[in-house]
Amino acid sequence: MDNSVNFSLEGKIALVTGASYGIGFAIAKGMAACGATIVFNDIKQELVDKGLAAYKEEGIEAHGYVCDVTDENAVNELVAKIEKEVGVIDILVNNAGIIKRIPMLEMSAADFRAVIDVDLNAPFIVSKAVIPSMIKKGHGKIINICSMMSELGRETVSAYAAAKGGLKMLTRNICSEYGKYNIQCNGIGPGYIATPQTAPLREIQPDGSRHPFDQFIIAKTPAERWGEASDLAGPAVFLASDASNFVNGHVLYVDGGILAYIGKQP
Ligand code: NAP
Ligand code: GCO
Repeated sequence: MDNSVNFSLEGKIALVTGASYGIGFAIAKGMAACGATIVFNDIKQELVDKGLAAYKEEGIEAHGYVCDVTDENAVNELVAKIEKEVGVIDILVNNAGIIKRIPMLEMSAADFRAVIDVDLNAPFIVSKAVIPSMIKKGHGKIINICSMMSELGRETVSAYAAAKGGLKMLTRNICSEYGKYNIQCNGIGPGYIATPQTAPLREIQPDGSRHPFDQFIIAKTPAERWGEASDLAGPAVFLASDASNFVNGHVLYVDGGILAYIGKQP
C-alpha cells in the first residue's frame, strides 16, 4: 500500500459511547480489527457486562464503564478515569442515542427534552470532556452518529429529528472551532439499520406479512435492504484514521442510497 494511505488505528484509543451492542458495538469491532484499543460505556452495569462478554467472544479485550452520557459530572469522571487506566482518547464516537416515536401534538415537553438530552446534549458534553486532551496531544477524531433525520422529517420523530439535525450542526461547529488543533469532527448518517432501536418498525404482522414500514424502507432504499450494523464499520474506520485527515465537518451518509432516491413509483 502507498505509505500516504493509512487506515491503521494501531496505538489509538477509541471511546465509543453506548456500545454494548448495535451500531456502536459494530463500529468498535471494526476499529479493533484495525488496531484500536476499545473503550465503551453504557448506562447500566448489566449492559456493560453483556458488552464485555460480547467483545471477549470476538477476541477483543475492551474496557467497559458504566456512565450516563447526559450527566456532565459523570462524563468528566469517566474521561479522567479512562486517561488514568487506559490512556488519552484519540477517537470519540458519540453513538449512544434514544428515540421516542410519538406524534408531536401528543408528545410531552419532558419526552422531547429527554431525546434532545441523549442525542444532542450528550455529544456536546462528551466532546467537551475529550477535546482538551486531544488539543494537548496534537490530534483527535470525533465521529457523531447522525441519522437520515439529520436531513429529513417524518411523522412521530420531531424530537429525534431536531436532535439529529442539531448534531449535524454541532459536528460542523466542532470542526470550525477545533480544526486548527488537528481535530477532525465528522458525522455518519446511517440509513435504516436493523438493530433493537428499529425492531418495532420490522415486526412481523399478525397475518404473517412484513410491517408496512419495513416494506416502505425496502422500496425507498436503492439497495433494497435494511442496513446491517456492520455496514457502518468501514466508514467509521475511515473517519477515525489518518486517511481522512483533511475531511472535516462532513456527514457521511451510509444509507444504501436513500437520500439520492426519489422512491419507487407505485
Ligand atoms: P440501540 O440499539 O438502541 O443502542 C443505543 C445504545 O445507547 C444502547 O446500548 C443504549 O442503552 C445506549 N444509551 C442510551 N442512552 C444512554 C445514555 N444516556 N448513556 C449511555 N448510553 C446510553 O441503538 P442503535 O440502533 O445501535 O443506534 C446507535 C446510534 O445510531 C444512535 O445514536 C441512533 O440514533 C443512531 N442511528 C440508528 C439508526 C438505526 O437505523 N438503527 C439509524 C441512524 C442512526 P439502553 O439499551 O439502556 O437504552
Ligand atoms: C424512525 C427510525 C429512524 C432511524 C434512523 C434513520 O423511526 O424513523 O427509527 O429515525 O432509526 O435514525 O437514519
